[in-house]
Amino acid sequence: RHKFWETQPVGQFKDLNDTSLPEGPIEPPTPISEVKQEPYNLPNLYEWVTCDINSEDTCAEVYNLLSNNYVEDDENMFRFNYSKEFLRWALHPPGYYKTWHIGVRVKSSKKLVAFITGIPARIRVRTDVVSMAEVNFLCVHKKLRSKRLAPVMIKEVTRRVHLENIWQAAYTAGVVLPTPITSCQYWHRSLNPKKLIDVGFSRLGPRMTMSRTLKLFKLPDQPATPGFRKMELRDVPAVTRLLRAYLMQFVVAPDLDELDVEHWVLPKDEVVDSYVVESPENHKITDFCSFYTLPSSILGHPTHSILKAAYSYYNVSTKTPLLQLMNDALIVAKHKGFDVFNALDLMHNESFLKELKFGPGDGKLHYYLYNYRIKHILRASELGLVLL
Ligand code: MYA
Ligand code: JJ1
Repeated sequence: RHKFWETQPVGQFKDLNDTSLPEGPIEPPTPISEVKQEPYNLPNLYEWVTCDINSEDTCAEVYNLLSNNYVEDDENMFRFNYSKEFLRWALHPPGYYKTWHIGVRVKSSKKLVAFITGIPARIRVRTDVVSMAEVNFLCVHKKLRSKRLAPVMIKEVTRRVHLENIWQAAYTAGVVLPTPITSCQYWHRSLNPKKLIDVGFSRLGPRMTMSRTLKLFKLPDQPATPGFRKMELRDVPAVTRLLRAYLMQFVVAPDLDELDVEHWVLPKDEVVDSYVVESPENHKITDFCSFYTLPSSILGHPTHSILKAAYSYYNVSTKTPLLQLMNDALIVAKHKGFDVFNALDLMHNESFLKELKFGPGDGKLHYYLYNYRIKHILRASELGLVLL
């Protein structure tokens, strides 16, 4: 069934009911001197390259590869269109390794035809904080599919991660592989229902007219929460404290310090938006919410080419009800011109999805760990990790 994945240190389907297997690393680390020193072999026409995303030209090549060949929905109507600025942000967190940004080129033409990346992260699993790689942006050009290039790319990123003495990884996929630690459902909140219906992202509900639909999804002009404002650099310590305390309750979550929060949460135009609630009385930060910008190309539509989507990221409420905080997030997202606000059913998101008129999508997102066994599959609400 899974000729490649059966050979890898990941939870296997046949072991799902075996409660005797311990939680934790599946294989022990080996001395770095025993890690293969040369890259894996590629088919002869291709060569490995390390991609410097800071180079405008390389970044444009990666952007073009992904915008034409990356993830689509099941009916091939939409394709993720990560921006160059987003890719730079996603690949340059504190402590990143440039050797983990891996491309494959055609030797003769130098055309970039495949890509995979890792970034370092500390991920807590129950009480165990583990150094991991987060692997993302695996992409093989459409014309080179089904040639078993993906397993070679995964082995090569694994090798380069091992060379940094890191032995575990976290990743997500829309497809089921051996074996998910949990599976999340995508939910969608219409902000611009007319466009969503025009492009086939959503449909007019039964017994609904366009004008009833517009009214149903209408939002106030301004956030309701006093003290709701854009996050600033000076908020990093308070946001880090809020986030660290909040993430403690989940079984799997990132272990973030102030440097991580500055990188991952501080607002960046057209990439990530974050808002705090500053108490008007004592100026303490009591809550915050955030979302990232990930547009999708609309494939083959005569008038619309881009769907502007916001994705719920990390949200913490200690005073403002989460429902109200997220309604304010919807209001500012609408104000910024997003067409839809997407969220997964992880963390505490289930508490607001239905009430705020999100509807379930047709996509799922499965979460995986490499070389780390979890004894029981988690509920989505036990997961505190959002990958981009
Ligand atoms: S998820 C996003 C993945 N990208 C896309 O979906 C974009 C569009 N699709 C493509 O570009 C290709 O279809 C890809 C596969 C490249 C996905 N994750 O080369 P093949 C297995 C893992 O003939 P292709 C993301 O970026 C498949 O089950 N494995 O297939 C996270 C089969 O193995 P097996 C996948 O279609 C990535 C084998 O590949 C995925 O030409 C995390 C077939 O290879 C997938 N999404 O190319 C990667 N899709 O026979 C793992 C298919 O066993 C990281 N396959 O079933 C693991 C941790 C590594 C670091 C460890 C450090 C310690
Ligand atoms: O966006 C997604 N689905 C949309 C569009 C469906 C188009 C036809 N297939 C969807 N729309 C319905 C919205 C509606 C709004 C009003 C309320 C009711 C609902 O369902 C899906 C997620 O649902 N997206 C995808 O399929 C994209 C791929 C997801 C897997 C991503 C893997 C990424 C891995 C990265 O590491």
